[in-house]
Amino acid sequence: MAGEVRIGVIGCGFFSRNHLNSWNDLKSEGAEIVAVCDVDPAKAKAAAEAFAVPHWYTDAEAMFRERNLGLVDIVTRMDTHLPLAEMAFRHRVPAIVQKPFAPDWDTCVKIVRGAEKAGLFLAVHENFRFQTPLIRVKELLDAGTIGDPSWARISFRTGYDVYKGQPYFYGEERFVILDLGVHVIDLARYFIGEIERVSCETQQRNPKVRAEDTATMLCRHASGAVSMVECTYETKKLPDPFPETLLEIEGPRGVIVTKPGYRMEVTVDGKMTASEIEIPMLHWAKKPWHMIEESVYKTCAHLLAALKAGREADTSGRDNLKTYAACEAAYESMATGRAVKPLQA
Ligand code: NAD
Ligand code: 89Y
Repeated sequence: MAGEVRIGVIGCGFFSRNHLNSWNDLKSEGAEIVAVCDVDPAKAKAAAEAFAVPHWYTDAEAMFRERNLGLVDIVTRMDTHLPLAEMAFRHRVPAIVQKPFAPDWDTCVKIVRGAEKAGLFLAVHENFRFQTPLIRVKELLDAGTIGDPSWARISFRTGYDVYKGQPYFYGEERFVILDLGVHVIDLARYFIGEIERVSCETQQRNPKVRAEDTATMLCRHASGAVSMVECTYETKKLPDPFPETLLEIEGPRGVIVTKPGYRMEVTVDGKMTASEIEIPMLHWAKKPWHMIEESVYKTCAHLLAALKAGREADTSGRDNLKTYAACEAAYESMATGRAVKPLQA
């Protein structure tokens, strides 16, 4: 029903157009953006005009006070997630925060505890699980096509100029594990199950960034499976597969492989089948981002449906703590040279 969930979007920067387009496309599912907010008035006003949003704000507190929101979508960077989520909970508004959840573990736990105390819905916008090719991988695994996974490589390697759209990457104190590691580690958990220990080596290969731009992580899963989980912004390989996550998952009956150009090869009982995965092109999408953009739409659709049904989202705050804990373990492993068990909340 139109207008069933009154949404306020906070943060009108680089990535927000994907959220604003998605919520507008979800009108028939009850989503209605009633206000946008950015501390930069030019960005807030421009977003309101471009997406036909009736109200814009530079002060989130005023938006909460005046707009009777049913959901806030926080699309700011991680350093602002705690104060904005706490503001939402004070106003009794369910919240979504973009990844990475927060700058450190204690802050993530604080946000989750705040939602629990208020009895409110909290989700992290973790969208890689909702990418069309990776949905297909999950369907194959759930159908038992290759049997229980025993080994995997999950890899996001690119040299695409991400700094152009996201120049704040240069100054991050903890960079690629919190930016991309959260996605690929989340996929490792999603496909193979919970992670028991992590070993990690990081590198800073681009002299212009402050922190690690490459991470190579080795995970032992509770099932006994092992995964290599990698991410870098510094590969010079052409063709550049950005923004594809490439993976191989091996099981007792066969192997699932995703290849550049949205191709998939599935070997089962000695027979390999290759296929091309069609990525829907949304009316507002632009290549090469279209696959990510479509996953944002699917993530928003999932989160809206969960909120309306009164159930926890698949990427709830509680669920994302497990992903974040494995990322913290990766940093600790790098610092200590040891395999590290992820923290538990
Ligand atoms: P950005 O810096 O371009 O935009 C953030 C905006 O938030 C800015 O316009 C800033 O003025 C505004 N802002 C900051 N504090 C505010 C406050 N208190 N109230 C209102 N507005 C405030 O950043 P971005 O690239 O759009 O990234 C935003 C988030 O999205 C980050 O957490 C990033 O990691 C994430 N992101 C996710 C994906 C994905 O695929 N899931 C891709 C890119 C970015
Ligand atoms: O920041 C990254 C993310 O989360 O997904 C894609 C991205 O924007 C650039 O690699």
